[in-house]
Amino acid sequence: MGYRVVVAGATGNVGREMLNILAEREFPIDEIAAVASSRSQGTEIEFGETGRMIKVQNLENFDFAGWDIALFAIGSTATQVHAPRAAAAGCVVIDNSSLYRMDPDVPLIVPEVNPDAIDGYKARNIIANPNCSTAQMVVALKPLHDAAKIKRVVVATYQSVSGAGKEGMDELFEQSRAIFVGDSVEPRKFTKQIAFNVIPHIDSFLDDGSTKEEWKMVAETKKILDPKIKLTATCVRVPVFVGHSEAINIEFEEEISAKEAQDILREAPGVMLVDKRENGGYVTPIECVGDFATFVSRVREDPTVDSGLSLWCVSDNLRKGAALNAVQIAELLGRRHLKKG
Ligand code: 2RA
Repeated sequence: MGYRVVVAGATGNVGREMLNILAEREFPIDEIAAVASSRSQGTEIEFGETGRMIKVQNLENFDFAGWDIALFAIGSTATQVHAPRAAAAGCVVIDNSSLYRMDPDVPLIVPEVNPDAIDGYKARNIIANPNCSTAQMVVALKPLHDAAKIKRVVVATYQSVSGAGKEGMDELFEQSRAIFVGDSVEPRKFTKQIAFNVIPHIDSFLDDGSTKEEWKMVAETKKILDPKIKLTATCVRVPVFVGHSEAINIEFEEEISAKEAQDILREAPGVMLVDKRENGGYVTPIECVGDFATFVSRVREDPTVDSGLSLWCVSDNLRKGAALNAVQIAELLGRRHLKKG
């Protein structure tokens, strides 16, 4: 016996990956519904690579009663309307938007990091999925925090255009083509040319000069991992289609060597250590596409502090940063609270 599962936003970048990953991981499903805005109603979408086609239904009038789990990958505005409606109908919402992440009554879950926090989901019948750049980082930080207690993190991100949706991917493709054929380049989704460039700005600016993307990394890390960790981030958009990279510098309370960290990371859940200290002995974003792991490379000691490490962390932002983490939450929910069969 399996679950009745809804994917809301099924035609977007993340929604499609949710369908792919549910199929790839053979999530026990009795019935699957793909829902999206009225524009997509009636179109057909494949359930992973199963060959099974699902007709897209209209989210506006979709009845969530009788459905067990809904994976939401729609913007915050639509989530605000439909998540409470689904939750009130008895369907547990796993939400990828930022709307509920900091709500004290909504658990914010990365299953490798804070699985026990899921038990709080009953307060609202909603579970939040973190921002992509936070998810992969905390998977790498958690085992190191357990070993030597993290005091402070300084992170710079190199975030792919797929984090800005299909429009972001189209813009990188079109600008690259335009530059090759000598056409003019007009930024639309991004604030400046993204092809052959980098942009130190993701999401809106805050009063202190940081951006909301940077604030999310600070606030979400505290909620998921440890409120005592100090963190400062610079989030940058780079001309990569899929795969977010992060250069992370960590200061610890206790001693930890690079060798000890490598040994810990090699065994850590969700982490794949690729750290050969030779040409090409590290992972780049293009190599992580379609993978489940958070890759860690370039682990080395930082001699400027008493106990510090620097490392490189790469993951598929549409997977661990969004759809995979949501499906892992659904698996955890199934194991702990919604047992079937
Ligand atoms: C981005 N963090 O990369 C966003 C996606 N969730 O823009």
